[in-house]
Amino acid sequence: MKKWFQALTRTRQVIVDRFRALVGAGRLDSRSLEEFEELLIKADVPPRLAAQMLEDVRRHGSGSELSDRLETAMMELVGEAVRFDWAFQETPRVVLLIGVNGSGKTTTAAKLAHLAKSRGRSVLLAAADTFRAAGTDQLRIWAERVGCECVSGVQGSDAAAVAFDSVKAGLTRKIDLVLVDTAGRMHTRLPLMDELRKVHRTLGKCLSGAPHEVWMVVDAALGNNAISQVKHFHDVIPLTGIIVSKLDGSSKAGFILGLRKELNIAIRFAGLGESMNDLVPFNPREYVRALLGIESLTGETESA
Ligand SMILES: Nc1nc2c(ncn2[C@@H]2O[C@H](COP(=O)(O)OP(=O)(O)OP(=O)(O)O)[C@@H](O)[C@H]2O)c(=O)[nH]1
Ligand SMILES: [Mg+2]
Repeated sequence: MKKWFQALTRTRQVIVDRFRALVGAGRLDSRSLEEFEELLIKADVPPRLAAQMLEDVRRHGSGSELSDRLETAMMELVGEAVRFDWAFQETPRVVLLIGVNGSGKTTTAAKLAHLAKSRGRSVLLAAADTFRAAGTDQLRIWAERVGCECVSGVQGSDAAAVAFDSVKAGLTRKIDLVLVDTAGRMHTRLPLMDELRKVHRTLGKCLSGAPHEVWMVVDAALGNNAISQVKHFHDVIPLTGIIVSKLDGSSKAGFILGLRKELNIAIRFAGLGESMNDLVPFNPREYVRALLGIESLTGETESA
């Protein structure tokens, strides 16, 4: 809970702390409610939900049960957690990580490798970002830190070839999990999207059923803009999950509600910081509670 609470501080400051100030000042007139609605929208809470929340406050006031009502409304949008099953039997399991530039793919690959190791699974990182030499170096350094193997190619080489080699290595070395990191790309760069298709296809040629997962890493700082990016990528390669990174730095974490409402793609993990330990399974209830700062709304103290 503590981690989620800390990570969502910036978004909570936008929504709850301002709301508390309004309530504390005894100002719950229509102007202050409008102001609250604006705050919700600023935090990228979907406008319809924001309007519904406002109506709720208007009707029932901001009594102690308000937080429960808001929590229920938000939980309905976010839905249940879809956990990744680390106890998979068939190996290697191949996960392809994709996303736009700088979204956090490489860091997330390393964090996932660390999680896998902590669950007793062997893991291999594949540096299929052959675009920049620094991309490969970054993953190699992470692999050393995590204590796992890394397969890479030279700069400018075929990303699909690296992907192929990594699965081959996974098969011969009997590795449980192969995590394929790719170069960042905008969906508008068609040749780069074709490259991604090729990487995807090649993985399947090397091992039937691979990649078993395609996870898009999205930067929470983008807020609602991330939703359209996910749609575009999903059109090119069907996603089996989303990882929301950098929740800790975002003041627009309300976008997750809209993302879940518009797209039926599970959010698997969330990045709550830069270190290896800062990737956690996405927990809808902790997210909603941290977002609302329920304790704050009801005047109770924040608990760990
Ligand atoms: N605060 C915070 N920073 C993060 C998180 N995840 C990644 N970062 C930072 O975001 C920056 C970009 O991360 P990368 O992993 O290099 O992103 P990328 O998607 O691989 O970038 P490209 O390969 O250039 O497309 C780095 O400075 C990371 O430390 C997170 O959950 N929280
Ligand atoms: Mg990268």
